[in-house]
Amino acid sequence: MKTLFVSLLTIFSLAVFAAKPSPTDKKATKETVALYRNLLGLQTKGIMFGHQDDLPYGNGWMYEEGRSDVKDVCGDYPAVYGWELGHIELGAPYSLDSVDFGKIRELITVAYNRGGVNTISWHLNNPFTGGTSWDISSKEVVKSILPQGPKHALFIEYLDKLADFMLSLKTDDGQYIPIIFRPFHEHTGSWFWWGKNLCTADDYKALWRFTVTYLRDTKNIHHLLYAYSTDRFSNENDYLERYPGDDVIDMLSFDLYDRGAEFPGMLKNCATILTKLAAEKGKIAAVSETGGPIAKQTEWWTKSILETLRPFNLSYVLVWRNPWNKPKEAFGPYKGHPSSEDFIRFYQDPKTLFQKDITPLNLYR
Ligand code: BMA
Repeated sequence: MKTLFVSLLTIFSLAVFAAKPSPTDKKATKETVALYRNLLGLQTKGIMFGHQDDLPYGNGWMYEEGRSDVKDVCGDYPAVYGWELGHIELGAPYSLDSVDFGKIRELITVAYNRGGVNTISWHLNNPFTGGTSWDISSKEVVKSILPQGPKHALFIEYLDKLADFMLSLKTDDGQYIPIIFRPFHEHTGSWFWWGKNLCTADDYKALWRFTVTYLRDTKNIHHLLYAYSTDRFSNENDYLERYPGDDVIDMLSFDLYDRGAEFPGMLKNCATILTKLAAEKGKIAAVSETGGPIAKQTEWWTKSILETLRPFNLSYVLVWRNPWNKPKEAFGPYKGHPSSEDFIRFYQDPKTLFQKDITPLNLYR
């Protein structure tokens, strides 16, 4: 009886051990595995705040060391930093948003050394037409870059350039900096060449699977967590229609911008579906992009975002960039903005997590 009990206990402990959550990349670096586990744990405690291109520029300024519009308003840096690599595939020195790639690399290191989380999006050009990400003049693009397609070799060149950049993200002592990589996003809409009406679900999934396999197994990149990121959706089937598989995705997320009165309800519905699916699959959940008319709704931070998302276990919510030259297009807070006081309340709420909350936790250990 006692032996039976001990064996059952052993089987149980092994099962618990085996069930320890791990990224899909079985060779993920130690720091990447730690980030994955810590993000899963942390999402039950609070929602990290993220901002796109927070450090290289903000409303009316560019390249001022240590500056951040978020910090200007609340005194602290965001916990999550979004970066954009569009045009890295062309071998260009700077991104489609005119940020020097060397600067992006440097600031990713700064964010990492502070204990922050880095996520990268990629508005890559259209390899079939030579146009931008937004060139939706052809429905052949995705098919053309898959193996055997006429543009496959060019796509490999794009991936090689992306891989070179990813492999250059190292600390001084040679450690790779973990990155949440979020390519081919907003594909439930049809404004990018990889969007819903521009390719079949099978081709979209094949594009994802090829990309992950190539970066992970051919280029030997093991510091990426892969994020699946839709635009708006209304039910589980809608969300998962183009999901490439649990074995290649680490984070479930969506982008949703405030386009009117229906926003909080839609955000709530999407967050409900997302967090349920993520919990079932044991994946990280996040709102990968949002933004609103903060100029008109000065309580957008607490009313539309915080109170809507408070019930959910989400890793982070990220707002889009504050272009230095287009004040009307700022999605983040900045000093002097009428929503600033509300952003401070958002910052002070225990549910939101900023740099000061996550640095002591060391998410990479
Ligand atoms: C979009 C806009 C563009 C930008 C692109 C990639 O949503 O902000 O101005 O070029 O993202 O960052």
